[in-house]
Amino acid sequence: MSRDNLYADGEIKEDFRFTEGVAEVFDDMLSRSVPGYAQVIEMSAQLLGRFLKPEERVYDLGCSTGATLLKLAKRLEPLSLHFTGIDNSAPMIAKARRKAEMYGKQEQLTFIENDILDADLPDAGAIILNYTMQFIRPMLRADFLQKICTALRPGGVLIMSEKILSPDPLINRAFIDCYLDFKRSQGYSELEISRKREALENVLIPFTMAENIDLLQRAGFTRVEPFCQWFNFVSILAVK
Ligand code: GEK
Repeated sequence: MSRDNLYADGEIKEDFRFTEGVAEVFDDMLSRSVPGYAQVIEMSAQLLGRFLKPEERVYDLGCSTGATLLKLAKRLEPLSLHFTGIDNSAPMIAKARRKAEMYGKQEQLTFIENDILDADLPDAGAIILNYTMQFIRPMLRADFLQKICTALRPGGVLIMSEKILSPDPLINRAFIDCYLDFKRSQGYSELEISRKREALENVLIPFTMAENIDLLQRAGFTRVEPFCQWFNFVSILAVK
């Protein structure tokens, strides 16, 4: 796996975008930037195994290099599920397809380059939206979640993970400090951390837990429950 050194050098960088360079180091970047990433996928597999019926289709919106779907395909093999990953970054989709081929899973896994706001989601048993809603413009989020809920069959599930804000400034600061310690522990320097933060400033817009839950309920989900939280990162299960 190529190591993420994108913000280590002296160049001045523009706003963060999902480019070829990012796709190349993405798996390393995610495991060193998202606390509990592997655990969230494992917990998602356990939940999906309980809610899905054999041969149903699972969508991963903002699938990046397909890491989640590859893991789920392995973990949920007995259910003979179909998986579709959608992402609007061409280099991410190219990498996801290469990985699926490498693992001999290209029959089960389809990767589509498209904007998730425009994509059709036929026959959805489950939809995964991990660390991606935070990149969707806030004013578009309610309609997007409504579209997701409409696409799911009754009893179908959405798994949504997000970076969140705490409404309490003191707690918010403490959570961010814990997160900065996590990034340091993963070998990122102070310079890399601050450059990345600047690049994400207007691109990644987190909501609070309450705002996310409210959006999900308004979209039509009847049961909404967080199943994993690490300081300012949360994963939520929503059942239609
Ligand atoms: C994982 N879920 O491994 N349409 C399609 N894709 C989009 C859009 C959009 N409108 N906006 C952003 N993306 C993955 C990690 S990363 C999270 C998700 C991160 C895509 C973007 O190209 C990128 O691949 C992904 O959403 C967000 O669990 O980088 O922090």
